[in-house]
Amino acid sequence: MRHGIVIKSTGSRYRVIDDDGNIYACVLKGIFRVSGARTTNPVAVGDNVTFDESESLITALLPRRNYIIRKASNLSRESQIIAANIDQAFLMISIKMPSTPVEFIDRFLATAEAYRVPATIIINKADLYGTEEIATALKISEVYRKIGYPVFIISVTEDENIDQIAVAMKDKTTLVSGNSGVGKSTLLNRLNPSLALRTGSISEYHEQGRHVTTFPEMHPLPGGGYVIDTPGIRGFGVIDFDRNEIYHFFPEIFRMAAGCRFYNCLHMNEPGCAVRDAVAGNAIEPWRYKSYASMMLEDNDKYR
Ligand SMILES: Nc1nc2c(ncn2[C@@H]2O[C@H](COP(=O)(O)OP(=O)(O)O)[C@@H](O)[C@H]2O)c(=O)[nH]1
Ligand SMILES: [Mg+2]
Ligand SMILES: [Zn+2]
Repeated sequence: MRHGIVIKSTGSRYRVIDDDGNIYACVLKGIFRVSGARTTNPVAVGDNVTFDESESLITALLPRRNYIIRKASNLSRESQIIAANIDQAFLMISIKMPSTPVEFIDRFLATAEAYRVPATIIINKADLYGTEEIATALKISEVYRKIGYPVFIISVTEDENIDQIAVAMKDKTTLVSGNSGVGKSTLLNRLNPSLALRTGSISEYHEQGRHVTTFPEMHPLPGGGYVIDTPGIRGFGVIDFDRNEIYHFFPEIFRMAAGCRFYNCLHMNEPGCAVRDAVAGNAIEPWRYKSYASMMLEDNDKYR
């Protein structure tokens, strides 16, 4: 029996990398299908497993540190495990071509908080920015750094600050997420040229629109560590948030909430709300509060 890490999972077929970097195609021992009835894939990318090389069988799933799931739809009982044993999540965004809405950032960060996965923001395509876009990038970077999130401003095609990303990813398992077209595949190819991932294609966009099942893939980095690419998965995970807890996942709102008059204040309409006072006084960024309020009011399905 050997130890390995699952680098690709399609629900029935798996690819496993062993401790020496050799890759094997495997299937699951029958017993898994019974025990994991509610997930489309009982074993996911990032899972530590034991496998039988001669029979191409995954024989056991080792305990997980964490995992991220998504439901196929709100009505569906089946969920897909996107990835397991993640050290950090990087959200790649752009100010133009395409521009990423801040609400998308905030929803991603709240999900990362809920999973207790440290999150980092990467603002890509800096080479395309004029004065206005640079100002926006700097503002975004200031707001999120102040809350506690690392922010990098980079250009993959101009090779600006890529070395910093490589350092931040070294020896870690990093989930890379972001809306289609921001440059995720281009970055991964730059970090590991042997990947040769397809870039600039519109197929990913169509996949998102049609909600077809796509499969995340984990790629080794030359300097140590792994990146997990999640094509076609909007945001990541998406939890059915408990409305009473959403503010726990906005760190600066949570800190301010200690000053609210009511212990169960949800910071929407309650009198004596320290959070809304802080928004009015710009101690909390108004767009962050707006994202919070919209998550309180909106249907989770929109970002699935
Ligand atoms: N100008 C510019 N274009 C970029 C940069 N990074 C990626 N692109 C381009 O953006 C397009 C989408 O990139 P891709 O990696 O496929 O995005 P993905 O959908 O996030 O994987 C491609 O045409 C890339 O060449 C960048 O830093 N600057
Ligand atoms: Mg891509
Ligand atoms: Zn309040």
